[in-house]
Amino acid sequence: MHTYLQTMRCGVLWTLALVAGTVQAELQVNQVGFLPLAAKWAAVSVGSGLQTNAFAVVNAATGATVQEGLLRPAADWAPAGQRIRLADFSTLQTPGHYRIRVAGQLDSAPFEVGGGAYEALSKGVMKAYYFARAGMPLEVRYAGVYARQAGHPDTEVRVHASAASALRPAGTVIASPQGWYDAGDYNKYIVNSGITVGLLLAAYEHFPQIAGAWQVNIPEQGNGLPDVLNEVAWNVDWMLSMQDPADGGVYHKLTNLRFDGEVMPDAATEPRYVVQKTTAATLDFAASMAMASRIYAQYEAQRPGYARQLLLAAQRAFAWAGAHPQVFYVQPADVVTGKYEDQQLADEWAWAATELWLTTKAPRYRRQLDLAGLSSAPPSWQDVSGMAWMSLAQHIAALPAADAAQVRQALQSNAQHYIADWQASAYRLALPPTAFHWGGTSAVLGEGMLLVAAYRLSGERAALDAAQSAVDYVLGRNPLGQSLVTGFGTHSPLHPHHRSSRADGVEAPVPGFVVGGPNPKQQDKAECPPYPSAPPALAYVDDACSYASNEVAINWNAPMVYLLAALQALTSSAH
Ligand code: G3I
Ligand code: 9MR
Repeated sequence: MHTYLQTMRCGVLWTLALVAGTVQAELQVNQVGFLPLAAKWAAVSVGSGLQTNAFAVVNAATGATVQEGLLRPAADWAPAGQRIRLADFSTLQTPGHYRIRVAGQLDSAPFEVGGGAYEALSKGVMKAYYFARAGMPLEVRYAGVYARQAGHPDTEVRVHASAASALRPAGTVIASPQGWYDAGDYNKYIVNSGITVGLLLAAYEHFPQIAGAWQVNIPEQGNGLPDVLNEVAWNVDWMLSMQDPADGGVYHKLTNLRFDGEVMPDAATEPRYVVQKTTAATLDFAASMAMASRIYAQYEAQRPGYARQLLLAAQRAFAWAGAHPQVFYVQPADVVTGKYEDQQLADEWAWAATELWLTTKAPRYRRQLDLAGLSSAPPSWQDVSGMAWMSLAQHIAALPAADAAQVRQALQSNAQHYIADWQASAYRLALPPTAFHWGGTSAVLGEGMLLVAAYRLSGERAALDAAQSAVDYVLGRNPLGQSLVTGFGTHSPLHPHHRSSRADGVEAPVPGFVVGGPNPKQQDKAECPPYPSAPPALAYVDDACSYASNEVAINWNAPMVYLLAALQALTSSAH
């Protein structure tokens, strides 16, 4: 509602700028805001008849000029086929609400500068996990207008033929309740849960003073655990039930045979199955449970025995994977839900060995950790190498000298490439090759997380500034001129591919969800009209049909949670 009203207030001018439902603003800026000491950039497209070299920062309410500056020279930005000029207003530090003004252009959307600029957003992207909870009703006092009935209790789930074992033949009924819905769909997938849990736990482990302080109004609040750990436990408890007690292997997913309709969770009553045990799921489980064990150990009094239970689960999973190193996911003929299939498991091995080593300090795990040749791509469900690098960097002081040197070298040389890209980019955006693939927002943010890891080791300011730019991109400094987080920013997604947003009867979408973002492959062609624009950075449509550009997903939110914690913890030295 908030977003909708703001859009309306901008009135006629914005209406003119609407092209088939996509806002094509000419002056783009992070529409939420900046911490006072952050780097601050806006972008203006030259193609729109720009005839001035000057820009101004104006008070958002009064229009009074508070600062003036010169636009940087024009440069080409291939992903949108545009020529861009940049405004650097990093020296603006006085708290307030502002817009960027360039003669002859629409003013930018308003944004805040202030120490609290990310407070509501941080809590919002964290609260999204509560809204994604399976198996519990969302009560009005926690969920407001997004209150809903419980759905998918998963107390009676069948073992699919692909997952049958001697003690659990096909059709055996097991209980596997709780957890988060993966995305726009109502299914639960271990591979994607593993990286998501890992990133949320990392936000807390790396920046406890920020992430540990978020109070997001969830039922467990006040029980002695930080809310972030309460929320993560909701999913971790589900994950534990996905481990076959007989052998330690972990089911790949818990899903329907086919996707639910566009209905609320309580109206979705298709039978549910656990499907096939796989090496990838079992390793992601081992990694995230080992990490959880280390972190929940600080809360032994509140969750007695939990840390030990998690560690045993992780160790049993790792042992299963050792005995079954190449069991890849094969979608059974009668199942059509998400695959999360992956045949390159070096990264999953590395992440699991890393977390087990850091948690137990047992040399046998170090011996199974092969750092040489490990990718340094942004963390994704498919490539979790970056999860290992991030955890190793966090614990660098405890590593043997040679390992510490290798971690430092990998992260810093990686960051040098990103920083060079960022400086050379007409848009001041360091974009990974996967930026405009399905879920690309999470890849951009993922690169931001690796920049943060490098910054924490080197103190090189450009690394932090480039990470800020990743957040700026998702919050509106992009050629779509829109925030890619529901409910935040003047122009944000109003029609995400998200079943409960669609079916709940509330006009505004459930807030706090990062959408997948521009994706020229348009794998949803069969269900959607062609997107309004073809260039990669513009290949997006704010339409609920668009699962390839406008779906939400737990693994896309988590890097945003992490980066917002990081920026708030780290943006303190003068620019
Ligand atoms: O692995 C190849 C890579 O080798 C190649 O270079 C690249 C070039 O396009 O493609 C890579 O594969 C992509 C793959 O994701 C890995 O990133 C596919 O093109 C792409 O179609 C695939 O998209 C995945 C999508 O499911 C379809 O499988 C998304 O990453 C993944 O986030 C998404 O996940 C879905 C779940 O299945 C169901 N629940 C919703 C969720 C979000 O949309
Ligand atoms: O809703 C589904 C989404 O979560 C997936 O990412 C996507 C691709 O697997 O599939 C969506 O479901 C669609 C299905 O694939 C085809 N029929 C329409 C469904 C969307 O309403």
